[in-house]
Amino acid sequence: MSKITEVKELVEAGKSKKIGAAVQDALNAGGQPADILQAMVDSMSVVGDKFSAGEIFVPEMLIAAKAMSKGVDVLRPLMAGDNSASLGTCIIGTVAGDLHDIGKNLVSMMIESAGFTMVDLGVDVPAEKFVEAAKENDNVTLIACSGLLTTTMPALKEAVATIKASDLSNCKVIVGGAPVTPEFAAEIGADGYAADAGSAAVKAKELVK
Ligand code: B12
Repeated sequence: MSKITEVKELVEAGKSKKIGAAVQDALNAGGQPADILQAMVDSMSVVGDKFSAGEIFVPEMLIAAKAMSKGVDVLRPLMAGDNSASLGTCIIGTVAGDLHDIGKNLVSMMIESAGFTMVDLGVDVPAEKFVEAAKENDNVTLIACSGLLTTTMPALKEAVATIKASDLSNCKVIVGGAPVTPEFAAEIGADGYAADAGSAAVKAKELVK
């Protein structure tokens, strides 16, 4: 079995204690950080499909998520780009009612590597909290809101509406998450949308330039 396949299987099985060493082994065997990350993202899709099929339940999703986070910790230093040219501060968070943070954390890592200073509000973030954080921090040029559940899409809409109704005229809003489409992002008045962490970084740069 290839080292990357091993990483994929350990995430699916939620083996948090073994994953760090396995990711390191995959790197030592010449694996590219982006490929190892993609293998872990693919694992989470498998986990989601098994949950949909009733083969696993919330605790198994949670332990797989923990394993993925531990694997990402090993890759993080290798994924950081040249952030010497500051594009300002980006406030990021997962919207109210939503506890998913793996995607948000990857997006944060990639936007940071594109040259932003990140302020991460975590999960279950009420709309007003994004505005407060944007006012409390210096030079906020971007707010990034993540939503993973169809049931929290209204919270995403509320977050964008609250930000747009505040006096943060120089601040752009980018949204994303599995149920979000470019059409939905446009409909709720977001300035930008991206489907994954890599394109989120590209879009983030584009929005503030
Ligand atoms: C892990 C997981 C959990 C973990 C989360 C742990 C954590 N720390 O994040 C736990 C166990 C807590 C959980 C709970 C629940 N979950 Co869940 N979960 C998942 C799972 C398996 C993986 C999510 C993930 O991490 N994916 C990997 C990352 C890398 O992908 P991503 O999040 O999509 O992020 C990428 C893009 O979307 C985008 N992106 C994300 N955010 C942003 C933000 C911006 C600004 C941009 C530009 C882009 C962007 O870029 C990211 C990186 O490329 C998914 C299945 C799936 N296929 O997604 C279900 C899934 C999302 N969960 C689901 C459900 C139903 C639930 C629960 C309601 C289950 C329950 N009965 O309790 C609860 C809800 C809890 C809550 N209130 O939030 C459903 C949602 C269905 C729906 N359409 O709404 C899914 C799809 C599973 C399924 N197939 O049914 N879950």
